[in-house]
Formats: sequence, structure tokens, C-alpha cells
Amino acid sequence: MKLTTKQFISDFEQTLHREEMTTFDTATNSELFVALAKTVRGYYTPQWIERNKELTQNKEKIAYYFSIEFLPGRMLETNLLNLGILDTVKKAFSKLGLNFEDVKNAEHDMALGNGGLGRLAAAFMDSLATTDYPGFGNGLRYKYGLFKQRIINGYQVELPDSWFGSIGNVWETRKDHDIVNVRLFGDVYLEKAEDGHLRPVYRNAQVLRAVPYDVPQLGYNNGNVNNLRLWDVEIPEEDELNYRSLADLRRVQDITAILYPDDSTDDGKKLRLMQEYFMTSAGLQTIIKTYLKLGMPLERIHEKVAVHINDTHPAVAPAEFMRLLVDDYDMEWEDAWNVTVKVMSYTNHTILSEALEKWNEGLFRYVLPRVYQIIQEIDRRFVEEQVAQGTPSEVIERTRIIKDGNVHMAHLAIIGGHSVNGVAKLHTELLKADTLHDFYTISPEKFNNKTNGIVHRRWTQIAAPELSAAIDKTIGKGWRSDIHKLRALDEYVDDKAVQERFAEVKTDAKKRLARYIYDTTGVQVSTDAIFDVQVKRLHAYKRQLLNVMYIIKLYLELKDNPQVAKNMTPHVFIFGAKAAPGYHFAKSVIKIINELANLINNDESIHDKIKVVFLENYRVSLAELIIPAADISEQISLASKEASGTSNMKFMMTGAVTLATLDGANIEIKDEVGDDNIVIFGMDKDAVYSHYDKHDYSSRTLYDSDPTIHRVIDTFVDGTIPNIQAEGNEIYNALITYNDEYFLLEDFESYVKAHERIAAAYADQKTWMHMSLTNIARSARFTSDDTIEQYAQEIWGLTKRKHE
Ligand code: GL4
Repeated sequence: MKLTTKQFISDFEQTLHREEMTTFDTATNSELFVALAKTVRGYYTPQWIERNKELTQNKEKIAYYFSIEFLPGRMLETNLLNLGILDTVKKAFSKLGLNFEDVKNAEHDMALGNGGLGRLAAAFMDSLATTDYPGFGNGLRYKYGLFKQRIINGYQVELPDSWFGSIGNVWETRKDHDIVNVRLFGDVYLEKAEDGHLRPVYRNAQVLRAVPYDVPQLGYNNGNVNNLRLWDVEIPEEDELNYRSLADLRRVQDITAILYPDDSTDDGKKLRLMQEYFMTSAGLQTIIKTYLKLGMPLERIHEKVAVHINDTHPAVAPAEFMRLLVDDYDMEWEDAWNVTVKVMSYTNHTILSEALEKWNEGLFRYVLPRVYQIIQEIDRRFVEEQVAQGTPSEVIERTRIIKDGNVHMAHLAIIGGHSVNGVAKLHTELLKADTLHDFYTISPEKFNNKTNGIVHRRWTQIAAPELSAAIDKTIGKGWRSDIHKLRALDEYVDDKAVQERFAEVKTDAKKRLARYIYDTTGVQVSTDAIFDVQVKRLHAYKRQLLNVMYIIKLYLELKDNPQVAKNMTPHVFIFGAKAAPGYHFAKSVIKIINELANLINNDESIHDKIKVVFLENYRVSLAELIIPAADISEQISLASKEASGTSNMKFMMTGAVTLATLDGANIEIKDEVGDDNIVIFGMDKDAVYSHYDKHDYSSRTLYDSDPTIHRVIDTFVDGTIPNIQAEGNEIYNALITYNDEYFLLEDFESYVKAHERIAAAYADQKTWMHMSLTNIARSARFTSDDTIEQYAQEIWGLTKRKHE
């Protein structure tokens, strides 16, 4: 949109007066933030209303992205950038003598997600709006986002993330006209109605009100607005008498109280199932109502509606859709099933079996009695059809939805939809060959790959404005609207002036991070040091512990032989990671990192050659500070376990060099930058699977035969690292007694060598900047705009918005 600084200042001032009843010279940062956000709302609201009208008038097909997590982080800068007024606003702020950074920081991260999966969902919202596709999000409006992490005495302490705070969510709007009821529990029996239809009759069900809050999603410089709909729960007025105590009330409010701080287990069973059904049912009910307003018959709903199941959490969708069509809209089963399969599609985000949800049959039937009946019927028909097709009986037994006393949600999502995709090439191959192999033999046509992507705008223009300016200076500004133009940087990777320009930008980002590190931890780090970063959820398969083992090795070496220090570039190891509150092992690793940091950072004998920093409360806004400052991007998961990873793409885009195993999207990064511009180590997936097949791995043998490994492992239990008695024992046992599930010991040697190679490359500035610049130049391949183009065309069948 067009906006002069003068006009903006006047709008902003008026809003500040009217909404906050204060003035520029007295307003606090959070008052300024609210006024600014409300000014921005005023700018996009007409576009939003217009777009909604247009959608109905043109009868455009809409994709609905159902996800239990959305992790947008802060929205202010994205909204300003996408409206095309970020620079204007920044200019106005300096004119007014106000600090934009401080006001921006007054916004609390919207952290309704755990990690990669939730962040991907938020990225897709941005990209859908930007690529001009009608794609709406559907999720839950949690009162508390992912917990806030504090580190006390080296331990993780979890605090509630009350992100509404005193401000609330300035971007949302409550939509009363789309309120629906959701029914849970009770008994249900079937009664023959006069028209011959069998109709369910419910008794003693609990009826809850689902209230939608809409958060607009703006496209980049295109005037487009989509919508992210988050559901909250309320008690219907007519039922108020049933909830007389606070405890009764709380039980209901719990449904949207907290996000499960763990994406790898189906914890909290009953409540989690209620959450999943609540958002799925509410979403589908309004989707059908919206569709019917087009005046078209339900038999054609797949022409105008696509529903995407993001991981298994909303996988009850096919059954709930069937329930609505058959029970509430009187469709025949076959007709309803025909459209359901065409409407639904599913993404799998992990091969870790603990994350493929299954529900105990008894629990499922108790919470969702009618949906359970529907699933039984889907299951019965599936088996019947497979028998008719001659599918081997053991395959049928393995793929059916209800088996061994559980309801298997991934099976429902696959059987009830037309598309199943993985999130990186290797991951999709593993789904076909292994995790979902039986389904692949039954319906190969359903399987496809969609490699993840990132919103490049956030990681360059927002998180790294100096880097963006350096790119402008080198190749012009065209890349800001067409990211593929970044490739033009290829021409300059060996240009001395350009190398210096980008090196300077990196140093500036490192200075900013160094200041933050000092302010928050008291540790002083030099920007001449290599910034070596591993930020992601703490999980055994991601192998933060392998990184720790390397640090210990380096530390012992420096102590043994001070000569080593002479030729060594100082090295800062930076960690950020939240551990699921119930994940004991992960919490122990955090404690060990912090105690190791204490030991090393305070040991004067190593002359600051290494520093170790653990930054608490890793989240999107902190990632924006850390990632552009990284030299090395640690992506060291055990090959086959990290479905894709997305931070790897963000680091690449801001010029870090990746130190990685051949896992997830690391493989595609390697293909893009070439072998010389990435450092790869360790077993590949085949080597890992060979150990699984042959059962021939013995960590004890490695421990006994390799003196370096032996010594490093012993530091967990011999007092070298203080204050980790219990944790050190636990780690020792995991690695030695329980045979090192993630093969750290086997990959250790090649990891050490890879470190040596990457340090050597860094020491030669010309080589390093060549590598760094090549990474930036080739990063456009991972824009989520392109990923979403593929989803829109190949899975959802959407058409782009037409510009007048
Ligand atoms: C994850 C994967 O672990 C991660 O590799 C992937 O990038 C992300 C988005 O597809 O999904 N799966 C789960 S579960 N959580 C994730 O972050």
C-alpha cells in the first residue's frame, strides 16, 4: 500500500490518543505497540473485508490447513513488511525520536507451537497469502503457549507462557456469527426416522460452544488477506446450570488452556483427544456451512473445499466429516465417502513411532461415541474392499484403523484421504519403503513428497536487515520480490569487495548476539571467534550430546597440550533448546551443557579459546537474533530420524555453513550447494539401517577400543564436570549400558574430523566467504512460497486470486 511518513504519523498519533489515551512523549513501549498494531489493523481491514466478499462471489476453492500448532512468533514486522510499509514506519519512528526495536520487542511471541511442525504451519499461512492462494488455517486459541524456559542452577524450569498478558492478542477478531456447538461424551443409539434413515440419538452428551477468533494473514505486497482461525471454548448459556463449581468450569476451559509441550508423545490422553476433536469438529462444521452458502450441493463440495490434516492431531477429520454429512445432512454413505476422500489430505512429519497417534478404543468410544461408530464402519468397509481386491490378509491386518485395542489415527488419515506426503525427499522415501510401506503397496498413487520451506522474508528482510542491504548493494533489490534472483549472487562469491561486505554484515550480527549473550548470561564472547550454533528442540535423536562430546574432547586437548591453542581460532558453542517437561533424558542434557559451560567459561588456563553458552527460552524471536549471527549450523541428527528440519534452511540463507549428517533436508541442501560448500559426516541412512537389520552395534566395543571416546565418556561420571552426578550417570548409562540408541559413538570420529575440516575452512577467509556466499545464493530453493505452490497445485487444486 502507498503511505507517506506524514500520513502514517498522523494515523498513528490519532490511534494512540483514541485507543490508549496517551501521547508520544508519555506512552510506554507496550502502549506504542498496541497503538501501532491497531493502526496497522486499520490499514488491512478494508482489504480483508473486500477479499472475503470476493471469495464468495467468485466461488473460489479454499484449502483449510488443520493444525494443532501454529507458531508465528511476532506478527508486527511481518505485517508491516507485507503491507509494504516497514521502511516508512521505521523512518517515522526515527523522526518521532521513538525506538522501533523497543516497541517491536513489546510484542509477545505467539507461541502456539512446539517447534518445526508449528513453525511450518505458520510459514504456510504467510506463503499462502503471498502466493495468492485461498488457504485458511484452523487451530486452537491456547491461553498458554509453549512454556517459558528459565535456567536455574543449570536446570530447566518451566513457567507458564501467558502470552495474552495485559495486552491480549491485538491481531485477532472474535467472530460471533460463526459460533458452533461441539458434542462430546454421552451415549448414542440409532433410531429409524420416518424417512427410513437411521439417525443417532444422543443422551447425556456434553455440549460445548466453539467460538472462533480470526487472525488475518497478509500476503507480501499483493493486497491479499487470508485467515487463521483459532477456536476457543465456552459453555452454552442454556447449559450454565450444569457448571456450578469453578472446578467444573476449569475442566471445560482446559480444552483451550495449554498447548501440549511435547510433539513426540500422545500424552495427557483424554484432554488431548478432546482438544483435537474440538478444533476439528468446529472447523468442519463452519466449512460446510460456508460452502452451502454458495448454493451448490454437498456432492460437489470437493470442488470448493480441501481440508489438510497436518500430522495426526486432526486425523479424526475424515470420520467427523462423514458424521456431519451422513447424520446432519442426510447424505448416503457412499456419496459422503466419495467426497470425503477427495477433500482430505495428510502430511506425515516424523517416522518416530511414538508420534503416530493411536487411542485406546475404550477411551475413544467414551469421549466420541458416535465418531467411534463411524470409524468402525469405515474400518469394516476398508477391510471388505481390500479382501475383494486380493490384498494379503496380513497387510490388511496391519493397515486397518482399529486393531489391537487401538484406533490408529494415521491409518484413518491415509484411508480417508487422497494424498499422503512426507516433508523431505529422504523422509518420503522412508515412508514408502518402511514406516507406511503397507499403505504404499495398497495405494502408491496417494504418496508424494513436499520438501519443507521457510518464509525467506522473515529470515532475511526482518531478521537480517543489514544482510538484506548487502544483497541489494550487490545484485539489486529484485530478489525481495523474486527470491530466485538471489542466485545472481553466485557471480560474486569470489569477489573480494563483496566478500568483505558480507563478512562485515556477519560481524555486525555477531556483535548484536554477543551483547545479548553478555546481558543474559554474563559470558563475554569475542566476535573473532567462530559462532557454532545448535538451536532446536532437545531430543536424543537430534544428538546435542554429540556436540557436547566434541566440546569435551576439545577442552581436554587444550588442557593437556596448551600448544594446540596456538593455531586455534577461538570457538563459541551456542545452544538453545527446550526439553519437553516430562523428558528426563533431555533435561539432563541441558543440565550437563550448563555445567560444562560453567566449567569451561571459568577456566582461565584455556585462555578463552572455547566458550559455551546456553541461551534460555529459545523461540522464534530469539531465533531471529541468533541465526543471522551463526558461522556454523549444526544439523547432526542420526540419519533417517529428522524428517526434514527447517532451521537448517534459515542458517543457510543467512550465510552459515552447515555441518551435517545426511538426514532430512540436509541432503537437499548439499545437492544445492555442492559438496565443497557444506561439511558432511557420519553414517548415512543405509549404514544406520544396516545396524538395525544386523543388530551388530556395540557402543561398549567402541568405548573399550577408542581411548579418546573412553576418556570423553568418562568425564560424565568421573567428576571432571562438577554437579552432574545423577545426570552424568544417566547419560553414561544411555550411551554405554543401553547401547547408545542414536549411535553417537560410531559417528564421533567422523564428527571430530568434520570439525577439523570446517575449522580449517574458516581459517582461510577467502574459502569461507566463498562457502558462505554460495549458501546464501542457493538458498532460494527452500522458500516456503514454492513449497506451497506445490501443495496448492498438486494436492489441493487451488486457483490463484485474480488481480483486477
Ligand atoms: C517435525 C520434524 O521433526 C522436523 O524435522 C520437520 O522439519 C517438522 C516440519 O515438517 O516436523 N515433526 C514433528 S512431530 N515435529 C517436527 O518439528
